[in-house]
Amino acid sequence: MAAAVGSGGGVSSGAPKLYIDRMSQPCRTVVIFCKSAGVPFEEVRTAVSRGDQRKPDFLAVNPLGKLPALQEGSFCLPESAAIMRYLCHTRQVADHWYPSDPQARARVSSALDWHGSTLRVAAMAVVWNRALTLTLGHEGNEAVVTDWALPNLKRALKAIDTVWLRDSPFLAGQHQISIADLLLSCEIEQLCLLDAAAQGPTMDELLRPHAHLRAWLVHVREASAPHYDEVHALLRKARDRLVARQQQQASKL
Ligand SMILES: N[C@@H](CCC(=O)N[C@@H](CS)C(=O)NCC(=O)O)C(=O)O
Repeated sequence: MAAAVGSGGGVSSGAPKLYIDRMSQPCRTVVIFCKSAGVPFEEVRTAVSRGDQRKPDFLAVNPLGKLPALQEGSFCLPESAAIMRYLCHTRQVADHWYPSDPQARARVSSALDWHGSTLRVAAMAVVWNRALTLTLGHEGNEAVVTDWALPNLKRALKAIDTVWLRDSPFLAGQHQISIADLLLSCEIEQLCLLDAAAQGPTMDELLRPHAHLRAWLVHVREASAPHYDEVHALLRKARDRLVARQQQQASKL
């Protein structure tokens, strides 16, 4: 029988297993966090492209069939933000990752929650319909992109620039990196796949109007170096392959 969500209570003393596909933005977030904060873990490569998330072995860890997932002894936990919060609570990590001050912590939580219903849904819909469908060889839903997802993505990027980064170099009033910075920046990095889409905008075009946001991405990358680039290497290779493929196809027309 598959495990219940967040099930189990037996915590082993070894490093937790993290089920990860580095093409996934919340998976990259958790890996960069662990590496940057010095949290030991075992990475179990799990490929969405092979459908590994629907196989019985993985469903026993996360019956929701989503990555990332943590397994520590008989304790299993889905959801990137919950995984990072759990690791902050149970490991010795620097306070800035998830501040102990109640108001600072609440602001970081607020950014994490905001992400799920705004940037995440809009960015995913644009990337899915304009870039990932190219890899699957079928057309995306352009009406969804133009009528809903792209305007919402632009609004979310503007809100990061003008609201979340209003008073500080990191999100939500922080002067050092937190888990929210990683979750949102990894979502934004996924937009590089749009560079392969014929319709535009490219990632650079989307970010160009937002100077604070662009500076913040540099801060996040520097604060989590060298892990940020190392963990994004697979995505950037996939972007280059997709752009090259689209250019080749366009030149044949
Ligand atoms: N809110 C979740 C999102 C998890 C999620 O959507 N994971 C995707 C990869 S980015 C997935 O597992 N997709 C496989 C599927 O839906 O079959 C988190 O932050 O962990």
